[in-house]
Amino acid sequence: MTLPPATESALVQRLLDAEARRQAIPLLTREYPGLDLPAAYCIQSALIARKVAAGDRIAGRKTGLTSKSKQVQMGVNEAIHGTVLASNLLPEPVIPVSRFIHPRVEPELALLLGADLTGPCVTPAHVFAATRCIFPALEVIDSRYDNFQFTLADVVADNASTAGVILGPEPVAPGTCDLGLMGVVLEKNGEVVATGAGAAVLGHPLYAVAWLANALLARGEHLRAGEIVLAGAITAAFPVEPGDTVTAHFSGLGSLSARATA
Ligand code: OOG
Ligand code: MG
Repeated sequence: MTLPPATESALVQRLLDAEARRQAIPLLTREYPGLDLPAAYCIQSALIARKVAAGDRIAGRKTGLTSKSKQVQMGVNEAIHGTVLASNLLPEPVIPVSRFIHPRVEPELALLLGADLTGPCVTPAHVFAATRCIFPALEVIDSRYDNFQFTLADVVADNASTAGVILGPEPVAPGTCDLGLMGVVLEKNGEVVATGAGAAVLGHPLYAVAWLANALLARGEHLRAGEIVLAGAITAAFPVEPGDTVTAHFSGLGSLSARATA
């Protein structure tokens, strides 16, 4: 479906207002049940363009809903992608909860690209060759929808719930560790809440990024040198409240802790 430009920009405004006012809104698909994925990606692109026009900058990309744990948690069965803006990069391992609506945290691997990756035939080997280094990361997601529930089209329009990215302090060179076999242990307030391995995301993090590069072609876009790419949450996401501490341990990559504040 193609939304009339005025409708598209009204829906973008709704999402921007929800984020700015920290007030969740009803699903766009409740009013527009015919909203499909291509139209939802158009809303996402228009939303990013509005933020860039207001002074933000594209810092990278992300895959979303690439692991079974996430798909089961959110009740969907397909991977999506979103855009990471400079304003999403949290400068410190601190999650300022009041800046969000109902934030959740999830452990991810983040790749810093040293070369462009343009679909349609990007393979994991191409991703490996284009990767400058790999960071352990925590992504803060925040749905702009009521009760953190959505359909695939709704979450795509909402830029895949992108809210914050915390990168670990010490990246490693590609090849230093086996990203598929990499064990991940997620703790909240000192208790293990989830465990996983890199292969949780579409079979391998490098494959997840190859999928992303190829998927971007449909939008006439590609991954660029200098961008950070989140390969997708390896476990389910966990809500955080002020006072919580979340720690992710990645075998061979070190640990990363973030503290939630008011
Ligand atoms: C959508 C974003 C999912 C991931 O890594 O799977 C995501 C959501 O769960 O709200 O970032
Ligand atoms: Mg994520």
